[in-house]
Amino acid sequence: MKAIITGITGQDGAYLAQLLLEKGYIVYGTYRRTSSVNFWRTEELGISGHPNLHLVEYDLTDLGASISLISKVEPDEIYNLAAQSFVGVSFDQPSTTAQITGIGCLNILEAIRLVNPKIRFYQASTSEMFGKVQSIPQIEETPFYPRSPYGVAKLYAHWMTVNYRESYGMFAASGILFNHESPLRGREFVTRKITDSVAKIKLGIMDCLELGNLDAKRDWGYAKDYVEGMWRMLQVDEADTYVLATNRTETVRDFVRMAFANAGIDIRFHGGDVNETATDAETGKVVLRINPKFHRPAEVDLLIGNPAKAKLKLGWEPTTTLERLCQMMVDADIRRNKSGFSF
Ligand code: NDP
Ligand code: GDR
Repeated sequence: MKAIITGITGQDGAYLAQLLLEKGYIVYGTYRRTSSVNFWRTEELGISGHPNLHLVEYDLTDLGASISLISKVEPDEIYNLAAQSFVGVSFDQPSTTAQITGIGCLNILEAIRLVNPKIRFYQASTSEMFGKVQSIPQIEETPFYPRSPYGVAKLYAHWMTVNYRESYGMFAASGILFNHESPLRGREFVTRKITDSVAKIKLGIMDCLELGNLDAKRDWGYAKDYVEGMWRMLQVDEADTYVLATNRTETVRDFVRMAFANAGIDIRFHGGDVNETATDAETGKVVLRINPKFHRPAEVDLLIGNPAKAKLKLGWEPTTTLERLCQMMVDADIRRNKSGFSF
């Protein structure tokens, strides 16, 4: 089997490549041209240089490049993971986000239709499409109400995926994945920002962590579990839409407490809103304060997904608790910070 993964330099791209290589696939991982491309994730997983992993330069905003990539590789499966994936940045760069995250998906669907409509396609859709949630927990039928340019762009890509499935009979699956994290998560996302900062505070490299909204609730799972679900979505008889989630939600504040505890630091929260702080219970030092620059123009307050359909149809279930995930991330960041690692 041959698969293309767009976004091999990202968290999910690296884990999915590892999974497919273990299954004996030949993997074409795409990255975009920059002055210095960074493959630290595939290196950390020990798959850089694997004989069945081919790295291909590609930008998904280019339809011609999409047609040419698919014509050359002749894949059985394509996983579209590339995106401008940071919600916060999408408010500052809405057009770029629409081009990459929305139209990028259309370019691949159109290229598949033109080159070989039998190729199986996976679109990385997101719980951000539920935004201002219309029911709790969220399932495949919950109405969408995106709250950011990123959410809107992903919703466009999701409906295009469904539309190509229904219009052309293409095998186009959409995975509505809730937040999933790991030691390979980018440091701009809140969980990794927290675990990396906690590690630095523990080691005396940093004094205080600055965050935005501590009340936001998220359904956080482990990325390695979720890439397994992506693969399963392309192995069934018919393409469909599936929610992958853990059915548990916690606040950002809860995750902060958990991460400090995992590093052996007991903290106390004080005050509220923009004046909220947390101190080290032993030393009294302020280790967390609010910086309003991390607040978003519109927030997604609460996400919690029910993955019952994925369990029934794909036999998929999350295997990793939030406690275990947080411990894994804190341990990795303490180890990395000790050795001077900086990604
Ligand atoms: P990352 O941000 O870690 O990775 C995104 C990837 O997209 C990177 O490899 C990035 O390359 C690449 N990319 C960005 N712009 C372009 C472009 N113009 N052309 C080609 N490649 C590009 O995201 P994750 O791995 O966390 O997520 C994977 C996908 O799943 C994304 O589409 C995301 O929106 C979606 N998703 C993620 C969830 C999560 O919780 N992680 C939940 C639901 C959906 P570069 O390294 O050069 O920036
Ligand atoms: P999210 O993830 O927006 O859910 O999108 P992120 O980790 O960025 O934010 C989660 C929540 O934490 C709050 N928050 C902060 N967030 C960041 N990044 N930095 C901070 O300092 C901070 N303080 C508080 C946010 O306001 C938010 O409520 C992720 C991405 O991976 C998307 O690509 C994916 O589609 C969704 O998850 C599901």
